[in-house]
Amino acid sequence: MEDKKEQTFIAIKPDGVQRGLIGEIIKRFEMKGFKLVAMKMVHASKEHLEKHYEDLKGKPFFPTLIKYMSSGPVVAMVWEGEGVVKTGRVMLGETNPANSKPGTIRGDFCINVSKNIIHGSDSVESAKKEIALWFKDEMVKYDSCAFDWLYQAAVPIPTDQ
Ligand code: DAT
Ligand code: MG
Repeated sequence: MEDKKEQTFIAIKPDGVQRGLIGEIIKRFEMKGFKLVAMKMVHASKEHLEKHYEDLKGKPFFPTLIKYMSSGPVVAMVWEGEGVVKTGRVMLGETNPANSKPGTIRGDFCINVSKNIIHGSDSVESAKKEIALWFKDEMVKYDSCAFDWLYQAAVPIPTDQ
């Protein structure tokens, strides 16, 4: 059974913040039906970002990536819902915006891989690691009134209508 409480770490990168895309990006996740369970603006340190991107340490673009990500505030968020990690990646588009389809966030709002405006966890495991790195006991607990409308089997239409 799918986990309706699956969580992913999404971050609007410094270029997304500067270009006024915060609302548009949040809107897409919200309208899809995912639930926002944590959000904050952070101007992350180089050390923090090196930890976040530790898997890419050997890549030639690593220093540029860290400089870019630490160049201004980011909007760090945790979104929850069935399949949110995989669907979140689909909503983001490909790493390189040039390969991202229109309708995706990177496909619609950016051009170059070094300024691709948004981060999203690539697996449930990395989501857990990233959420633990960015948020310490800052997750809120609440029931969404839309939950049943998103997940519950449809109620049959009465025959007298
Ligand atoms: P993603 O962000 O889609 O998960 P990734 O984890 O492979 O992609 O890389 C992290 C970020 O590093 C990516 O969003 C942008 C940057 N990056 C990746 N490949 C790059 C490249 N070839 N040149 C410049 N920056 C790159
Ligand atoms: Mg990645």
